[in-house]
Amino acid sequence: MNTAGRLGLYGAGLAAAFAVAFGAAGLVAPREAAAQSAQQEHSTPQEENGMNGHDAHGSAAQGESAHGAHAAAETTAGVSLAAGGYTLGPVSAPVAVGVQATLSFRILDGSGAPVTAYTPQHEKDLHLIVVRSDGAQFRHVHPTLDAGTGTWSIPWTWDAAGSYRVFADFAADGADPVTLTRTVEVAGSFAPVVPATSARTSVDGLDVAITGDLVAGSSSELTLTVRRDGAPVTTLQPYLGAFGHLVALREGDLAYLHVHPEGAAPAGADATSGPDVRFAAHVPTAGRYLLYFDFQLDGTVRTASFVLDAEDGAGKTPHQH
Ligand SMILES: [Cu+2]
Repeated sequence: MNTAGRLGLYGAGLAAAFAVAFGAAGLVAPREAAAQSAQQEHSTPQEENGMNGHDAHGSAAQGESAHGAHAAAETTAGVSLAAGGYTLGPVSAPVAVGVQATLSFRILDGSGAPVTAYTPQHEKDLHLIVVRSDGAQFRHVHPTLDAGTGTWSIPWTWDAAGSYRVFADFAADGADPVTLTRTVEVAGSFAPVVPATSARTSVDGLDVAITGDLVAGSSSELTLTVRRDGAPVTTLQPYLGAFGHLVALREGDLAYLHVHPEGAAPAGADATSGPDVRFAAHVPTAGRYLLYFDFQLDGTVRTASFVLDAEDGAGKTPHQH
């Protein structure tokens, strides 16, 4: 696959969950639009899922011309346990809160054989996102692969009961990136949280704010700003090749948004940035979205959570990257 195609796939698939720091937003954007155009020409969810990360890149001109007309009909990644020829096998995990055990699973190929060779994305072979169905209890971790059996595992303890979605984001060797998901139930008393809109939060004494408006069918610029005691934090460190990663999920089905970083990638491991980190988020539909900003400061990775409402994009100028 050529380079432009590869980048296009990030736009269509992997970047849905993980901010890409290749400094190639100009390439990603039109390809993503093409992918959406391709999705809009299909009517069934299967077909649309199949397009996520799969040769969904047509000509940029095609994508731009058709884009915006049926934005509300498009689907996003991360809503199926099978996509792109790969299947997320059953997830083994502790069944109750507080039990220390292992979370493990395998990725299976089209013949049912476990996948043991991967192409790293954002410095990792596989990214694991675990989030409760109400958007609480978010984790973004990197399990270990047993290359002999294809089993991914990580020590695991649930902090709270409920119904969880596990997302595996990866690219099998020689294949396109996909995001697969399964549900895991955790026994115990469950008090669901009703996500209320929130554009400001505090984590470990740091104040983190998100600004920008989400508009359905458009690429919306979001800016994350980190402050400590009112002062801008300018020493954000690279984490997985970027100055921050934004995972965005749609409330209701926990589908992934398309999120791309804006601005330059870190110049090196010692590079620092801040207080602003910018992303372009592609919101498919109006409604509520859950956003999780992972960033590193003083050697520690933290997650700041937000809830934003997207407005209906009908009649608005579509897609300004
Ligand atoms: Cu990751």
